[in-house]
Amino acid sequence: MADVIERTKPGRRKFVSTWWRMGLAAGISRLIPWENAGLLAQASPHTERRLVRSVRPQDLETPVALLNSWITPNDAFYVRSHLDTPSVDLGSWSLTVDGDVERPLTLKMADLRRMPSVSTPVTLECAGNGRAFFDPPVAGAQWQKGAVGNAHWTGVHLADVLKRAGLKTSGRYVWLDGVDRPMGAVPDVVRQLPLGKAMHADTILAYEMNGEPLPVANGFPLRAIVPGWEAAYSVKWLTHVQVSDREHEGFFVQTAYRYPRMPVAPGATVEPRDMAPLTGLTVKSLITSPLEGATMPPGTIKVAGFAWAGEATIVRVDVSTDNGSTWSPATLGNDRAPYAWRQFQFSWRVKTPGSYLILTRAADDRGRVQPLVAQWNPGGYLFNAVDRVRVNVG
Ligand SMILES: Nc1nc2c(c(=O)[nH]1)N[C@H]1C(S)=C(S)[C@@H](COP(=O)(O)O)O[C@H]1N2
Ligand SMILES: [Mo]
Repeated sequence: MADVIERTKPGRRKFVSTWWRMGLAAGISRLIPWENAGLLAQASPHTERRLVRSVRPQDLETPVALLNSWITPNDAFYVRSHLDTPSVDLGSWSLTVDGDVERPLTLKMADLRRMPSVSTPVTLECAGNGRAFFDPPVAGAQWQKGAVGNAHWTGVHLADVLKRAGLKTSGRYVWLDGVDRPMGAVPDVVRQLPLGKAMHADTILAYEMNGEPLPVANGFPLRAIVPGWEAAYSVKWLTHVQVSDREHEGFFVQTAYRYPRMPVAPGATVEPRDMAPLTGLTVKSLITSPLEGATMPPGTIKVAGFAWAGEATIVRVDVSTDNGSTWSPATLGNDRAPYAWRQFQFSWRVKTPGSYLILTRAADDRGRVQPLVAQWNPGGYLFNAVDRVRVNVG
């Protein structure tokens, strides 16, 4: 089923074939339809700093070299979309809140901006980040390390919107739907939050990212930010919030973003009844310096990066430069917020020239520790093996 939603399969051959199919189906003149011309210009190879994993839908990965600041700039932030990016006209846009509520609402952006605002840094990570590293390979967007970023989000509490509409006691789920529409075999993206997470004070509807209106690709004019949970919950281009007494029946709730209830053998097929919805992110670290393949003289080398753990708190990051035989604690950075990644730094003194593997292993306040080998699963989700970077000293 992953095939249906994630059409970019492992390997370069398949990436090329995506282009080939697009060319065949659309004809070169229709490769850039008018409604997408602005978008693609934005993502043109001349100015685009991100790695283009897919053009339609638009999937852009942040190169690790651009993940070197606590806040990821908007033009470097990864993009993951299942469907064509809609361009929304703010004048005709509105947010509908209905379902099991006392007073269905239609809110314009001005209405939202008049409500009490909240601004908070949250790290978003795609559940499929690191999918490319699973063995055997898993079909889907072949994200390596950069389907993650940390931004300041400004908006309103989802709970305030729901309270304004007045929840009926029958409400158990909140369905989130955006403007994007089904494309080919890919169905509409509708996601659902259990009421508890929807009403949580930290769950927001954001209209700004790093102090600017949301970029089109990241959900303009409004998106959910569901902190600590895999980013598919953070629905973009939001237009409809529906409270319901039952589960949504769509593909993106019932089939996608599910994870085996118990560890499975790599390559195994798992019955749908043995799969449960993903929620929170796992514990993970990313080395942002030095970069893979870097060459440095012997001496003191600064190893740095970020660690995050979804709703949990990072308590420790350890570094190994001897293939995991010994580990030393890194220093954690001062920038911190509940759902934001935390910087780590380590001064590595190395005298002997050679080729070295730098490993980092994060631990959180729930006792979770990054494993040496990530648990394989059919969706290729939550890859979190200790991070590794090979460098040359000498
Ligand atoms: N409406 C809509 N919202 C969406 C998606 C989508 O395809 N449509 N993709 C989701 C997924 S899978 C991820 S990882 C995040 C990515 O957010 P970003 O593009 O701002 O990085 O948006 C989520 N919200
Ligand atoms: Mo995602």
